[in-house]
Amino acid sequence: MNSVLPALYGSMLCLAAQTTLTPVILDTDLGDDIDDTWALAMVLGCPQLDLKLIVTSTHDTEAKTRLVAKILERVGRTDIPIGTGVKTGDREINQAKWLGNYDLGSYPGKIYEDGVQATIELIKSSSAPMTLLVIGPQTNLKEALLREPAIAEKARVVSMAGSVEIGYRGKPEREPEWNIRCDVAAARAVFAAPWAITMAPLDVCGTLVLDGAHYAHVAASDTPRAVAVIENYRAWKHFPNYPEGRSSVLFDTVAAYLTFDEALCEMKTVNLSIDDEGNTVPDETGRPVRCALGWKNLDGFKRLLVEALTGKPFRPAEEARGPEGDP
Ligand SMILES: [Ca+2]
Repeated sequence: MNSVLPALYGSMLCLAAQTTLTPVILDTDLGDDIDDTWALAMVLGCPQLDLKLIVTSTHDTEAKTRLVAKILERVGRTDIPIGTGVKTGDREINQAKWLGNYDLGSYPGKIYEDGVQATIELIKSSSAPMTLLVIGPQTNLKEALLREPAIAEKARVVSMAGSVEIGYRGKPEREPEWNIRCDVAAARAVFAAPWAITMAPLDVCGTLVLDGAHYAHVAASDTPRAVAVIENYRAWKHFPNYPEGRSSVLFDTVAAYLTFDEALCEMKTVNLSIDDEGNTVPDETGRPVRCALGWKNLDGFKRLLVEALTGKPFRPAEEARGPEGDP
């Protein structure tokens, strides 16, 4: 093989990779639970994804837009536009300590004051079907569907939402999950639209934490998105409630993974309906939802997450070994 061919082959591979990137809009209540910050950093580190827009949701969405902007500036990704979603309250965000008095005035990137309209326009103008990664209450999507129902023909939804058979902390019974319970009408509107829905319910993500060598690898990383995650986690209002050396439950990262792959999860299509309390109940007359109900390879997922956050290989054979040489 002459020296030109490997270079040509390499650029063809790059081209192939570029043409198969999944376009994603991230709709997030980042600033409440800290797992959204982990999920955002994960999305930024996944080469399969092309993050087109980040829209903030729930409570003080203006402060949340400032928080996203500071994170994007910190990790050098101000090329990604941010949209402010529907404001539902004034509650102070839980990462106010890290946000400080950060001012959008000097932010170099694009900010849309109407994040719902930005979502609609982006879906309409996209040549490829859009993936809506929704990891908060679904208030913005309800508003988008009201304004432009046709978006459901050009998009699919991947959400962290619901509880099919398992509740919080592995509790062996269904219970109302926060993102659904927070805005039941919105979740029902999203269920009623004719797009495909994939869900990461509590069944798969309700006990997911990084600890041991996995957490240590992220905490020791000097990759800007990993540094931003750990700084935010340590400044998070609820951080003092968690033991040192582990994450809180990283619900939203599983939905982020499901935007581009499902091989690590047990997947099943379940017909679901939503009751008045926000339970997602299996029901023959309900709408089909592709659900991740468990793990085929949890360790593989943790590895993928650590590598997306740090941008470096994770070698468990060396790093997971304890001081006594335990595997
Ligand atoms: Ca969330």
